[in-house]
Amino acid sequence: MLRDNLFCALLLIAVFLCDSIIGEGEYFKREHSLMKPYQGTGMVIPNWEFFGSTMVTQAFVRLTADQQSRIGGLYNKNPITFRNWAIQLHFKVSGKGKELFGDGFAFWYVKDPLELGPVFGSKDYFVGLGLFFDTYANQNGAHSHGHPYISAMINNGTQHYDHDRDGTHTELAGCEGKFRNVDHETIVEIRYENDVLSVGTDFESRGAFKECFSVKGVILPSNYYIGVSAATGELSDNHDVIAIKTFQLTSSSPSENDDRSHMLPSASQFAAPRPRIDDKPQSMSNLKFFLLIICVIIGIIIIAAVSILVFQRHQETSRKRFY
Ligand SMILES: [Ca+2]
Repeated sequence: MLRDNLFCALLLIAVFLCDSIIGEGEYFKREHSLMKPYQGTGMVIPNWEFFGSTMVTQAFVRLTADQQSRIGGLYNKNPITFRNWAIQLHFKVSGKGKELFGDGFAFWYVKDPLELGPVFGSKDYFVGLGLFFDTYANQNGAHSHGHPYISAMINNGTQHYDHDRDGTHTELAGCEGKFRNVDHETIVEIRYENDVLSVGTDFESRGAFKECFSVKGVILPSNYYIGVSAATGELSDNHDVIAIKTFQLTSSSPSENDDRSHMLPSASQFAAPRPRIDDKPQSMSNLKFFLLIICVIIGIIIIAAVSILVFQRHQETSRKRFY
């Protein structure tokens, strides 16, 4: 009996450890993670807060539907207290648009809990890290990349995210990624370890992450909040979050215990700046051109009709006068 109880206890401990420790030095943090089933009681997700157009279903959390002018967001209510972390974001971006769709979504690691705003649904002049999944190329001047484009920005609260330039003038690093309208789950891993920020993607369901970028010398204080937000404008897409898995990394450097509470986010390296070019006036779309032609034709017909009427009236008056 005692032996059976002991065996059960050991089994329970083993199950618990397997759940918490994923890889060596990687500890799964349930309080910073979002997994199915999402809801506790009513419209509440334990540890998470959501806002705007965000809708919680059985299979995903939809930040925006494939409809115009939607803004939605989701953030973890517990600040991340540990220095080194890895976060796996399982998401899906899909929609009816074949050539025109947007605008995209963002992952955040920021000083304050998310608030509604103009940068993919969250506020501008943020303090921390923004990782943008930009599906629509606003393109001010030629980029060297295509879209969808993933790019990171480190902000100390003074920088503006410029949609007209697709954020490329303030980007830390980035890569292209074909994550839209694919059948399988798309996953991104954001890793912050010993001041190195790296992003890896698995958009082909290979079960392994492909490096998007890795940048050294990135300072991000602890006690910041993670979140995800999305926005649609004239163009739209479904922006869905399926899971967020957060791991504490313990493979630490000797400076692990430095007090960073008074430091601001910074990076020692940025992407080469690109000069600002004033946008050319937008060329008219085919529909607008067609409508303009119709208006001109109608205008000519009205002017002609009025002229004929005036002319006839004038003729009649002259005839009357003549007789
Ligand atoms: Ca854009």
